[in-house]
Amino acid sequence: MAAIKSRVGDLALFGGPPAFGSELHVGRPNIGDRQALFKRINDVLDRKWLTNDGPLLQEFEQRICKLIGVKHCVAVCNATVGLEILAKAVGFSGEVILPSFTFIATAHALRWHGVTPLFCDIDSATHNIDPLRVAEMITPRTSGIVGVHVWGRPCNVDSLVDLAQRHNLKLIFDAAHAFGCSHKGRMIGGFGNAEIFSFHATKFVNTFEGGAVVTNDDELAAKLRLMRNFGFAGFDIVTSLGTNGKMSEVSAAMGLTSLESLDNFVEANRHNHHLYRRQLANVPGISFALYDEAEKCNYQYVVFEIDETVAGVSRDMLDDILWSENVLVRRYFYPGCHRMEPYRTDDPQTCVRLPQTERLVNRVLCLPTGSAVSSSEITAICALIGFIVKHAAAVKERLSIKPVFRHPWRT
Ligand code: T4K
Repeated sequence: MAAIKSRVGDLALFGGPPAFGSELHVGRPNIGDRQALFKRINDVLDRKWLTNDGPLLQEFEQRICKLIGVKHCVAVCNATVGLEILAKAVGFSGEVILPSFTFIATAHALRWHGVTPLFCDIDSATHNIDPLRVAEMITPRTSGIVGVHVWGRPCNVDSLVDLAQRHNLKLIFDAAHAFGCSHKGRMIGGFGNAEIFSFHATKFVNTFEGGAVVTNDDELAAKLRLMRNFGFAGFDIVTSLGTNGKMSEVSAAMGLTSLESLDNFVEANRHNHHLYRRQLANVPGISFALYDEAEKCNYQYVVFEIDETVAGVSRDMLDDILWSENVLVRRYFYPGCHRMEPYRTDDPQTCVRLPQTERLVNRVLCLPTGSAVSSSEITAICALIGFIVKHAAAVKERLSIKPVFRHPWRT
């Protein structure tokens, strides 16, 4: 049972007990059927084939191809390494245009490969890269575009494909959030030259750590497979530069088990998303990132924007208060890649041409969801948010005289 707040002084930040006795996380992993997982892991141990293109890895890749409707799936140890391999395999060079409103891995993978990431602004309605801004940034140095389907909501794919074709650019999508989602009736995964999924523990389908590059391009897939395995084309034959990007059998075992529960995970996320929306519908200043429910959605991120001028509290105040109550909301993707190193030092002026990104990173908050969060916990979180907004003036006044509590993880 969550502790009820009836006075502002009851908030944990001002000395009351935290609403929740234990921490509620945004990225609590979905576990799935443990017995099925243990059975698969036992089989792995019996076979004594632990990694390097094992049978579970192959089965996992085939399952994804079938689910997404793509020709090739190259499973990798995580999406970041997948992006690095893909950047090399598609031949990115010079400059590549991508949004700053993404996880830092999208930019790092390019920079790691020696390419300059050029940060582009987003469409404030979708949180995704704005093709109009992309068009303005293309120069002879541009070799490609990386779209990111933020929160699993598809980019403006048609416009990006059109731009890439007209300027002869490579186009890839960071679909780390978008596994199981569709766009115009087609599954995400089949667009551009290739797309990449993340199966990190915090994703709704997970392989502990893991990811996959998916593509319909035979030649690209063959390159990716070589690069994932040091460039080995046979026992003693290395035909290209490569790295170790392989996914282990235990990860594939988790992935296959996770896939078996995919519908249940989506249903839990969908239920949570709607419950949050219903219960916060009358809280002023809060607006949710909505999904196009005519398409397939995974609902894995419950995200809202808070408008301080209406709600009376800022995103950061709400964030601090919720953390002190053991609700570990996240400010993804604050402060934007362009304000993180090494990009901030590269060009301290980037912020000037990213007004929508700058605005969004200060307004957005992700809420705990997934199969680990119960309806009663969501109801209590919503009541807490409603209480904070209702008493915004008093909360603000007390915050102005009391230094803000910082959770030990956040100092
Ligand atoms: N592109 C995009 C657009 C991405 O969002 C990501 C990753 C990537 C590329 C790269 O994919 P990978 O290389 O990771 O496959 C988390 C995830 O680590 C990261 O995978 C994800 N995006 C990002 C959006 O979220 P952090 O820094 O927030 O992780 P962390 O450790 O703070 O965990 C988040 C919450 O989940 C915490 O409250 C704790 C909880 N948690 C986490 C783990 C690992 C658990 O309860 N159990 C766990 O096992 O990045």
